[in-house]
Amino acid sequence: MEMKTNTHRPIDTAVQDAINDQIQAEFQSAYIYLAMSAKFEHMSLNGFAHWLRLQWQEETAHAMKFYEFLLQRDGVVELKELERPAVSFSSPLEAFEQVLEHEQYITSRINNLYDLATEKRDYPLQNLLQWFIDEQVEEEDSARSVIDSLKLIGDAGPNLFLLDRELGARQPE
Ligand code: OFO
Repeated sequence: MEMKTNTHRPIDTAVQDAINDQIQAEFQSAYIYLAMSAKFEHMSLNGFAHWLRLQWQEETAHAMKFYEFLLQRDGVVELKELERPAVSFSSPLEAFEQVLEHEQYITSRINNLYDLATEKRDYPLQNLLQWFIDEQVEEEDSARSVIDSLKLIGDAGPNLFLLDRELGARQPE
């Protein structure tokens, strides 16, 4: 009797390319947040700097999740060039508005990747992306909550010092 097997097919090239692009996007996010962190250190807002440095670590971990996934699927990892991060802000509020905008851009990329995984019937990738979809809800929410606090307290003064202390207490995940 002939046995029917249902193994995973080799990874589709369009999916592989899209994952490699996403590895680049996650490392690029890490690079942007590290540059922002350095700028906050210069502004003597070490809590903001700490928060962004942890974000740099998280983004690196995101890139590595895609990297490991591609290798597990017997795909080819192709690391791409990173752009010089164009970090320019004149206040903490402006910086965190940029963080939120960047995360919204990453969310749209994850959604597009999910559409591709669905179109190509790549079930393992759909599964991995479920984690990223939830993560993006958190990422946008945490940027938004810093923006809300900054709007309440303003961009300077003793309350900014307190918020800086609060952000400085962020723990790695
Ligand atoms: Fe990787 O979530 Fe932010 O960019």
